[in-house]
Amino acid sequence: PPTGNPRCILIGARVQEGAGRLGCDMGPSAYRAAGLAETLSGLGHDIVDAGDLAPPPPVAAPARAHPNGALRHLPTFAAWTEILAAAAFAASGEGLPIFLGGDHSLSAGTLSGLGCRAAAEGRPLFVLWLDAHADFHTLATTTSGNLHGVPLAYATGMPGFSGYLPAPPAPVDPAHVCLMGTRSLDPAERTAVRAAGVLVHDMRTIDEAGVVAPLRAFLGRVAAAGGRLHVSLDVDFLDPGIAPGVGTTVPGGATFREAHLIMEMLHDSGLVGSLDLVELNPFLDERGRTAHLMVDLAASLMGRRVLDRPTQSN
Ligand code: Z70
Ligand code: MN
Ligand code: MN
Ligand code: MN
Repeated sequence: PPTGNPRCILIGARVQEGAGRLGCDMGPSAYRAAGLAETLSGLGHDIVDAGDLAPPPPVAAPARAHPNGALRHLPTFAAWTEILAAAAFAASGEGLPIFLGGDHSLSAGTLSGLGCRAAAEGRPLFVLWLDAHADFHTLATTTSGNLHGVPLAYATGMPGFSGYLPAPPAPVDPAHVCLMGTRSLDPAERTAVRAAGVLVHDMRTIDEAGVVAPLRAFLGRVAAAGGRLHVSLDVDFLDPGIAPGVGTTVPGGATFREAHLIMEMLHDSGLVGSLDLVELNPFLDERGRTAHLMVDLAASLMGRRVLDRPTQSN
């Protein structure tokens, strides 16, 4: 069922506290400089740039200490999560929000708000997580203490967050989550994704099966359930050779062609209701090439194509 031509709402979130190094706060500016709004308008979309969300005020002292001493910026993460959940709930009622990160910790908030939107619509929320990592740590299991490693566990209602963050009111069913491109899992995450029943298409699966069959199967499930689909695109899903502007490069990432094909299939499915573009670190980029690539991928997701082709069911 094609979604027609939804209004796109660009929402910048200058979140950088979740990553191990500074610079992701410049992501929204880099997407604007790379022409995101103009590119999507050129495809015939109605684009609203809502600007950047007001960041939470600096937190003077930790609201409450956590026994995991590695954790960094937990109160700031909690504050951003509330801000982003409210923004995601509101914007998803008015169009197709594109969240311009910012590090991946922001998805704790976007998924929390989108879960509420899906519940209000009486539809299940599905999540396609395009990332080298699973981001499935809890506050207790992370050893790096970098909170961009926890958003998916938070959003799926895994234990270990209560007392530090409000529980997501409508957590995502872990069985409705599909990871693609995974190639760096910490031991605790490997155990946790298995136990939770998250679908993991790691890089070996992509090497063996390609992207088409696994993605088509997942999109078929979303369509059959009448679901709303959220796509969370981490720059490090892509191979560092084409996307150097990220703090956590992992060799062996998705190619230019694989990534574009995924975006084209997502467009053709008509199922995508929201998108995160996360982990871009413009300080580490080379003359904007990663920002430009992310903009081009967003364009493919929003309907840029070489040739029209007969309608095909995904
Ligand atoms: C590792 C950790 C991570 C993103 C890196 C890496 C987490 N599992 N997430 N880049 N987006 O530190 O917890
Ligand atoms: Mn990530
Ligand atoms: Mn990652
Ligand atoms: Mn189900």
